Amino acid sequence: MSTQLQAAVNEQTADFAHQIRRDIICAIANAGTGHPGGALGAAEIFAALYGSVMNHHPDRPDDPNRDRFILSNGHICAGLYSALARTGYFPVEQLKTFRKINSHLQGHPARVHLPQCVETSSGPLGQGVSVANGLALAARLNNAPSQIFCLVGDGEMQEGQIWEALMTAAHYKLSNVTLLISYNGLQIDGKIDDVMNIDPLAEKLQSFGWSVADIDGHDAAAVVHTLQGTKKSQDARPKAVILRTAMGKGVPYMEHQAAWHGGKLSQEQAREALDALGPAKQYTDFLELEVTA
Ligand SMILES: Cc1ncc(C[n+]2csc(CCOP(=O)(O)OP(=O)(O)O)c2C)c(N)n1
Repeated sequence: MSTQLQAAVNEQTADFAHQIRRDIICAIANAGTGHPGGALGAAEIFAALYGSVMNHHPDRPDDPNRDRFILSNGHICAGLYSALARTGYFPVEQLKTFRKINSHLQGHPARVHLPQCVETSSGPLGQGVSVANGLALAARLNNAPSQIFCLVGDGEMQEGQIWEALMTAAHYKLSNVTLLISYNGLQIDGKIDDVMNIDPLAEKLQSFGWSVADIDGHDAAAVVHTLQGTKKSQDARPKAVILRTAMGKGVPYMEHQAAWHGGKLSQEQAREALDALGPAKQYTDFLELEVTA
């Protein structure tokens, strides 16, 4: 990719992340409740994956060669739904139905509702890496070039099943798996360090047989560059990327506050958040008008 094109991709990723943040606020305010903190922190990850890194086609979900994404920390699905809508998997209008009765956009992703773009239902933490391993083995058996990306939270890394799956991926040399860890230092009950320390995370992952990168999760260019790199890498090991993120990124009253892991969002709070984020840049931002108390 030329330097000029790469710069355009990086800028587009940053703009996409900005819109994802605006959509998260609108969707959660419309619903009255949700999980804004982790979702806002993962906006660059969703933007990079769906905007440029992944080989995916909304009009051809059955393509056996496409890449796959598993949102293991399903509670932050407001961000995923925005990325899916903005790339054409369903109408953006549907974001207004987030968490409503009979909506396809439930508070945790349900494959039964979105079979064209949700690989597996999630919500119970700790299961995503195991699913990613299964998809990676299947791709290998089918000689498919698919790359499997799996996002987890840092609090989620406390789940035992994750570590079994880490061993499995290394044992079977699943080089087509990339694990993305949104490391914001917080979880539902407070600081990771106070609840159950997961560090030294990079060293633990390396000792389990994974290659590890550790980057700023809000530097769109770094996120794109690193994920492009894991796709192209000839390393036989599975790849882990620790992304340093901020809970509530972009909304000052939410940033670094575990209380914003999940909860209610009033109309006033939503307006304040949208003002702080700044106006839409890339997409039509009609959702703003739909915010209700
Ligand atoms: C197996 C399981 N245990 C507990 C929960 C409840 N729970 C939901 S989110 C969460 C905290 C996760 O922390 P983290 O992954 O850091 O997410 P963040 O707060 O950063 O969004 C917990 C304990 C769950 N969903 N699944």
